[in-house]
Amino acid sequence: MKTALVTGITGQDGTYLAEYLISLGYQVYGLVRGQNNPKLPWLHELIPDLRLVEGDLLDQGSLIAAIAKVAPDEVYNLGSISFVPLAWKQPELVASTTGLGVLRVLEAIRIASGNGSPRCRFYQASSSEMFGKARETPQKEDTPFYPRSPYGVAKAYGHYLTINYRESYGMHASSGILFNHESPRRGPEFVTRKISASVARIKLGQQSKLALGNLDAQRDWGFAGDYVRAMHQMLQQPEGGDYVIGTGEAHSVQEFVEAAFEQVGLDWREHVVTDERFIRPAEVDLLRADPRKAERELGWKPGVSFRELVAMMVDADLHNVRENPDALFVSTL
Ligand code: NAP
Ligand code: G4F
Repeated sequence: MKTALVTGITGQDGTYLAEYLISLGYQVYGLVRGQNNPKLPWLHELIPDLRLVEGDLLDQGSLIAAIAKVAPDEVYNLGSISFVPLAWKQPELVASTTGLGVLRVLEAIRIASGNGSPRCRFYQASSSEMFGKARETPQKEDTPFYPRSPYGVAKAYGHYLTINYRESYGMHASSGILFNHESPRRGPEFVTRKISASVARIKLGQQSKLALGNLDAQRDWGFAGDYVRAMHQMLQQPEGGDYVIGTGEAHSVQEFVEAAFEQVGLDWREHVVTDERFIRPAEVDLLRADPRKAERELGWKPGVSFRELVAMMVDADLHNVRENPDALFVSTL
């Protein structure tokens, strides 16, 4: 039986990945931080077979201890501060968590292996945000990076460090350059979930307006449950590598809005207002993946279309609001 350690276990991708690995027969440990992480009861209920180990990406010693305790065959580093606007407000925290956190995990793996080449395989959650002000469209593995936020810069650091540990220490280390992926488990601060939650509340009479920023930005949105399969597949290859994961289709925020309101039979123009607070200091205008390498080498393809994703998220939030009207928090970030 293989053992995996997943950082970012309480996040969207961490839960889907843990469920997937457990379904493949893995023993899965999730790294949790804090003395009383509020998401733990939810996590226990969602994935009863998950084991937990304490650790924080900001604390090297805790990562060394976690790796020593778990002795994983595979480490998936999904932990990060992942909300782009926060990166302008707390750039140093983002640099340390999202950037230096990668170094700390890699060092913990290297230290655990003594002087030899680490046996443990490593996955880094790289991001299409690294393409930023994209030099070409669609973006592929060798498209030059032009990050537009401190978050994108931190991800580029982690990306290059992963390549460097592969080349310096012979590590099986891979980066998935993942384009935006969403689900009913997406945090409410991200635009898709903000829209799906608001549409549900508007439909059920609990909210009247939805305030958004730039409606023209375009993203390549896929379903998170599909994307975690690619992460695992990367670590099963003979050698580590970098892979772009996306659908190959881009849609604007406005298209997402239109589809979401259509799903409940409402006209978005009657409810959506734009609000300067949600405009970013520097925007990423257009991200669209060229995922042909992943398809060719990993046999990976997305399974959920844009329309299916919108419907899945809106339907899930309608259910959430009906079941528990007070549980949804619509972010003001
Ligand atoms: P998410 O839902 O925001 O989850 C982030 C996770 O990081 C949470 O489990 C959080 O744990 C953990 N974390 C934050 N600070 C930490 C620290 N100091 N030590 C340990 N853990 C810490 O993110 P996601 O959407 O699942 O994304 C997973 C990864 O992929 C992230 O690295 C993200 O940057 C990257 N990515 C995401 C996308 C996307 O579209 N979703 C695309 C490309 C790349 P707490 O509960 O303790 O806060
Ligand atoms: O949903 P978003 O906040 O995601 P963003 O910035 O693309 O980042 C996500 O995807 C990255 C991969 O490319 C990940 F690395 C990252 O961790 C995260 O998961 O914003 C999407 C777009 C932006 O252009 C933003 O300006 O939506 C636009 N937008 C318009 N109004 C808004 C809003 N975004 C948010 N969060 N809230 C708004 O009200």
